[in-house]
Amino acid sequence: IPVEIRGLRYFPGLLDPDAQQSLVADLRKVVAAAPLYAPVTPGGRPMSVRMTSAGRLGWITDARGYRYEPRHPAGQPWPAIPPDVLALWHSLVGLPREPDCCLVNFYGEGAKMGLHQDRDEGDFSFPVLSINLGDEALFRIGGTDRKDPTESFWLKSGDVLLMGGPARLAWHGIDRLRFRSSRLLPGGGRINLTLRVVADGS
Ligand code: MD3
Ligand code: FE
Repeated sequence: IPVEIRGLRYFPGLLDPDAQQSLVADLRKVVAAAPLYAPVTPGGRPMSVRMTSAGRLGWITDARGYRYEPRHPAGQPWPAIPPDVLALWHSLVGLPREPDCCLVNFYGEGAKMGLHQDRDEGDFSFPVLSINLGDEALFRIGGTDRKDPTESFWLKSGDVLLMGGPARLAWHGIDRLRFRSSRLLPGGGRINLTLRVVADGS
């Protein structure tokens, strides 16, 4: 039963602890094939989040800009999106289209993500699906204009968000983590998966 917040659909506690553990097991395999790396913004600032991707395309940032690429920075193609993750996409999105990218963000102690829009995709008609695992994080969402007022809430392990329609281009970010608030990941931290359609045929 989703809660509607600023046009996004919020499914608190959608994934039970067993489902969360099995996603973590899937992600260990993804990270073994495509290691988490420390991205740098086009302006040369290191991001506090570590990243990798699964799927046909992965999201990359480096000195050359933000973009989607078919290969990990080390050169290998991205691993496949785990079947359980695709099943969740299909059950919530209900459109005959697979996501091109599953971006994996890992937040260690002190990591955050500044307010931004997701607009590197060529097609905004499909929603973005976000899956939250591990430590609680303070999520902030505004409107489609940077100066629109924002509201914040804590995302917990097992929560899922679906951003479609006007919410697809909403400004959003992660202000902070409650490090070690969850026992899902042995060393603490938070994993966020975002599933996106990048563009038809691109
Ligand atoms: C609202 N990730 O990877 S997930 C990102 O928790 C990103 O790692 C955050 O923002 C994280 O781009 C937030 C929730 C989220 C993801 C995509 C959205 C909210 C969104 C796209 C449009 C609007
Ligand atoms: Fe984003």
